[in-house]
Amino acid sequence: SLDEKDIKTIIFDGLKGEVVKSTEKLLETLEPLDIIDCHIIPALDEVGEKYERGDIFLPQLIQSAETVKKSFEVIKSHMKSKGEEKIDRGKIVLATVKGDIHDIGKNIVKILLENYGFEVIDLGKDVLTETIIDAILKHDVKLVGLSALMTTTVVNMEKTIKAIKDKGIDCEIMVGGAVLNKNYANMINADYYAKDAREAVKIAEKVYL
Ligand code: B1M
Repeated sequence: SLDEKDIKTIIFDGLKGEVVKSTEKLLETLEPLDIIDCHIIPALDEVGEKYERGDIFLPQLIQSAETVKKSFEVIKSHMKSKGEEKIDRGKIVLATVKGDIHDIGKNIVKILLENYGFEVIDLGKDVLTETIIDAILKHDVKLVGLSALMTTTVVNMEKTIKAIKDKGIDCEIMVGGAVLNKNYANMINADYYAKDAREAVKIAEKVYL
C-alpha cells in the first residue's frame, strides 16, 4: 500500500522489525543484487554521510547496520535456494584487514562467489596478516580477497599485500571496499580491484579459468 515505508527509510530508522517483510516484498520483483545496489548501498551511503556530518551518532549507525544484516539474511536464503548446483570452481580466501570491522561488503562478495560455485574460506574481519598468509598456504588458494573500508586500514591492506609478495607466495590478490579505487589498488600492488561483488566474481572466473 502507499503508506508502506520504503526500505531506505527502514534502514535509516533502524527498523529491524519491518525490514524482513520489506525485503521479501522487494524480492518479488527485483534481483537480489539490484536490491543491494539500488536500495541498500545508497541507504548506507547516506547513513555514512549523515554520521560524518554529525547529524546522526554511532548508535544510529549501528542500528542501521544491524537492520541491513537482517535484510541480508533474507536475501542470502533467497539466493541459496536459487543458487547453482555445487560445482567446485576453486577456493578463495576472504578477509577484512586488521583494524577494520566492516564486513557487510565482504559478506556480499562471499555470498555471490559461493553462488557461482567457488569455495570461500572466510577469515572474518579484523584479520592479521599472518592469519591470512597461513590460510593461503594451508588451503593452497590461487586467489585471496581483501576488504578495507577506512583510510586508516587500507594501510594494513598494503602491508598484507607486501607481506604476501615478499614471501613469494604464488597467489593473486583482489581488493575491494568503498575507500578504494583502481588507481589506489595499483599503487598498493594488488593484482585486481573489484568495484563490487559482480566484479569480484568476474575476477575469480578469470583466475580459475
Ligand atoms: Co563505519 N565507517 N565505522 N560502521 N561505516 C564508514 C566506512 C565511514 C566512511 C563512515 C563515514 O564517516 N562517512 C567511516 C570511515 C572514515 C574513514 O575512512 N576514515 C566509518 C567509521 C569512522 C567507523 C568507526 C570508526 C566509527 C566509530 O566507532 N567512531 C567504526 C570503525 C570500527 C573499526 O572498523 N575499527 C565504524 C563502525 C561501523 C558499524 C559497526 C556501525 C557499521 C559496520 C557494520 C558491519 O560491517 N558489520 C558501519 C557502517 C555500516 C558504515 C557505512 C555507513 C557503510 C559501510 C557498508 O557496509 N556499506 C560506511 C560509510 C559508507 O561506506 N558509505 C562507514 C555497504 C557495503 C555493501 O559496501 O563495504 O563498500 P562496501 O562493499 C561493496 C564494494 O565496496 C565491494 O563490494 C561490496 C558490494 O558491492 N567490496 C569488495 C567490498 N569489499 C570487497 C572485497 C572484494 C571485492 C569487492 O574482494 C575481496
